[in-house]
Amino acid sequence: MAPVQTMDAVRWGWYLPRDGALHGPALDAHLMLNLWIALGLLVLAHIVLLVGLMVRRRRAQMPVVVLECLPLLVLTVLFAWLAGRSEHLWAAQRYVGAAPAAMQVEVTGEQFAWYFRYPGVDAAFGRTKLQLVSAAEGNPLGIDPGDAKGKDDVVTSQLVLPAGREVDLTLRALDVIHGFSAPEMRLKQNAVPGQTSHIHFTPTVPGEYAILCTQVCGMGHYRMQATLRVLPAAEFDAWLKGLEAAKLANEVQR
Ligand SMILES: [Cu+2]
Repeated sequence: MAPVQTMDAVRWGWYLPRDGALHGPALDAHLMLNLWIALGLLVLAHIVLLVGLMVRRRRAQMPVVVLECLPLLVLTVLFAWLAGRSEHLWAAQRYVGAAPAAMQVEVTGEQFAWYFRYPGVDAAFGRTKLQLVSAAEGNPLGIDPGDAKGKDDVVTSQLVLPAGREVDLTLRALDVIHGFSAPEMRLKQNAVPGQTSHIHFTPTVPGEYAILCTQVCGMGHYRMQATLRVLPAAEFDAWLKGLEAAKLANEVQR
């Protein structure tokens, strides 16, 4: 379990949204490193220009390797190192799999809403069928009633997660490409029709955060938003158990 923080303990600057995920500080530090290097290069370029203007008469006598090859080599190595570092941070949420104990949640984008599915007490998602998709009939994801694994699946319009526990999100889309984005969790990943994508993270700070769509997915794109609620573990357990019990009671009545 990752340490749970309070909002008061979280520091954030004016330039970035507050940071509520375990991997966030490393990404923010990398961003700041990029900005400081860019600032350093800007200052250096001006110094080189100024010195070049002042000693321009002697410049032609300087070896080409000093004037052009050396800066090019230094910049190539620097940018390759930065690219490798950022790729490593990016892949940590995607290509490196989540821990086996991570909580599974499925996120589905549809014009113009997000749906979140929890696998229920059996910890397994039920089968879905596209022809069964019907938000009007209370089955926006097309969960197949013939699959026992889907009986206890819970679908919500709000993503609720426990603080301090790793979460593995499976992203799907029903129609067009949507962009799942939770800025305070430093998450952004496309949801693509016909594909499943994974992204995992650990929310650490209880609170309410925005979920946005970052792909222009149609006329209603601007209102494709949802809320992420991060709760202390005990509160989350009570919330999920309440939903699962209601779902199972509903199934028994049918
Ligand atoms: Cu969208």
